[in-house]
Amino acid sequence: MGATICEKIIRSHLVDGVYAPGAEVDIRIDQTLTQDATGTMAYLELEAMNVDRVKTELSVAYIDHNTLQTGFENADDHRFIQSVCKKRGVRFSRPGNGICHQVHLERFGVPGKTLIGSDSHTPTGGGLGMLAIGAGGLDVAVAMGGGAYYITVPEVVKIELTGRLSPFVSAKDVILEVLRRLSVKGGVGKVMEYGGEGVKTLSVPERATITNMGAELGATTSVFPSDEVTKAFLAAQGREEDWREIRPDDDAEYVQTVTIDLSALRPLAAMPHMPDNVKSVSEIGAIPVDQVLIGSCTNSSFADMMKVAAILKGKKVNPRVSLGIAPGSKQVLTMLALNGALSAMIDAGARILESACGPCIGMGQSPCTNGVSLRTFNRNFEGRSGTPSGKIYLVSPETAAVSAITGVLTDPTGCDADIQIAMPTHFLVNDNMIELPAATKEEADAVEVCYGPNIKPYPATAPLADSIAAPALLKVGDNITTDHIMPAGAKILPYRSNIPKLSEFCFRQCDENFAARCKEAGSCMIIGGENYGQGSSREHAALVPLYLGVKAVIAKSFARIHKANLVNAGILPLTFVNPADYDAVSVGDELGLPQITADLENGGNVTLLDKTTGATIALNCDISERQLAILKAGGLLDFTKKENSK
Ligand code: MIC
Ligand code: SF4
Repeated sequence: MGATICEKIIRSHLVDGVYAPGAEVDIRIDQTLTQDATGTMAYLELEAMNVDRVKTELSVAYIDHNTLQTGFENADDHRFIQSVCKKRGVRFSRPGNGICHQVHLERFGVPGKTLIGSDSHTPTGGGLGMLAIGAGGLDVAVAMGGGAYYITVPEVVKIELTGRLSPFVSAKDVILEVLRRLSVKGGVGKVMEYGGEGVKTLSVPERATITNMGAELGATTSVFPSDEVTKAFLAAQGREEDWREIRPDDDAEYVQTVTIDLSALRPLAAMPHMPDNVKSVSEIGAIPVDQVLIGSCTNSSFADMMKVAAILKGKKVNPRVSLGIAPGSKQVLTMLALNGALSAMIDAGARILESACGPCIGMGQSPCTNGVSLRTFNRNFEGRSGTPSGKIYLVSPETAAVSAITGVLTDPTGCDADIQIAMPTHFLVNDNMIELPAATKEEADAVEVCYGPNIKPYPATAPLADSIAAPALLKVGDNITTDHIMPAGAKILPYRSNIPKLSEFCFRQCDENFAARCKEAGSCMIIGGENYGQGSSREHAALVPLYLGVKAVIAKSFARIHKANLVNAGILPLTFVNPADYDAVSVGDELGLPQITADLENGGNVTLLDKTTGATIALNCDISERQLAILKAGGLLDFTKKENSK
């Protein structure tokens, strides 16, 4: 049987383990990326591991999330990251240089390489034929230190693309269609591999839009072949030497094939409040729109922006709409400024925003009360925009731009603008916002790491106890996101390096008093439904519960990155053997795991005692031996420190 792209890349990076779906293997990591909202913690962890110089081929730290700087906190964190990078061998992409995934695609991604990033949209690199995976900050820090990355060998799904997109239907509509069919849990444990004749018709940035939002499927990652189109893109970035062909064997086998006829697709939108709540734009109808935002790591490439400029040229933004546009990188913004596209946007009435995540992570531009906001972003979780009653629709740049003019949600296919944008043969390359690390040991030794007053220590950890007794303090439903567990936004993000302060906001949307009740109880457990912890890779959604004394999360099922983050933080991820038992546990019940260590050592069948009802409930802890050792050590940081000192 022939190999898939995923199998080829994993096999060529295998450090240990056997390639068999479901088995844990460790793979060598060639590249890492971090962003600032998860990066401060990741570099604190790297510092705690005493790594002199990173051991990857390339590591880059991006500043793109916390750029609002409403106080000293973010600027201090940026200095901290900058100083660690200089000292430890990491390239530093300064604020203003752009969104991590867009810049990494332009300047650093290499087909066939492995990349892990402390951001769930790291799979953007799959558009270039990389195996690019989102991970917790601690996993990224370990990889920077030269440690392997452990993954469960995924099942590989083929998405067969046929035909060609019609004008005004775009790559965003492709991934929205995949989400419509497979749902936000459809990709868990899987890699989505794109193939078929339709692939040739898509540019690298279009492929990257699709792999980027593949994160919303819960997939480990998504990947395209690396072909002549990839070669032309890299050549236009002045990096042709980075190209190599990557494609599956002709007889590669997949667990499932999903066929999408690109010619048959229509403009789609994900309705509030989930990325898989997808309908066609025409079916939803002409709802009045208050705000339109164009940008984010999903849709802010040069071609996306050029299409938007072509639609806006000579037109006026509807008076009821506030239109914000954030080009994805300095490269894109400069090219738009030089070719006049930027003035077409400004002239039409757009508000030009910094090349950063901005409103996508609730950093400004919250819509009005009950406001309808069309966004080219990838997540529309309730409250993420900063306005609890906001109604966020995820759409393509074409749908967004046309609707900004009409003032109502509009299918763009009737628009007469000329949006045939040719891929540039040369992008404007200027890496002057990427700072190189110290070149010599003397230079590195001279760098002092700058700690601001907002940087607080890693929460206290403890080795796994033989038995645990604690109340169930919270019970939540299905598809709980890490935005529920640890919200972001302008008011909260400044505290990403201050876990005690951050803890005040934990689960606030579900229960305002959760943090206070945890502190009072000392220790507790959380009960969750299906797909608990989907969305962002933020390890804060595990570190804050650790700080608050959460000993275990008992759920129907977990999202991949969050489950790994729980283990890394030393918190037990347990699942109900019989999902109906979820109904048997109530908030306030006194729970016990009377022989937890023994249960885990004997294969992971765990007994839960509900002392309040007297019921005994069967649980499962599906973790590897290495993860058990991590839990016993009190989390990955303690485990790694111990290993390093051997
Ligand atoms: C997001 O889109 O939710 C983020 C902000 O980029 C996160 C990372 C974070 O929480 O810092 C992600 O996707 O991993
Ligand atoms: Fe930034 Fe939004 Fe992309 Fe996350 S999804 S990396 S917040 S642009």
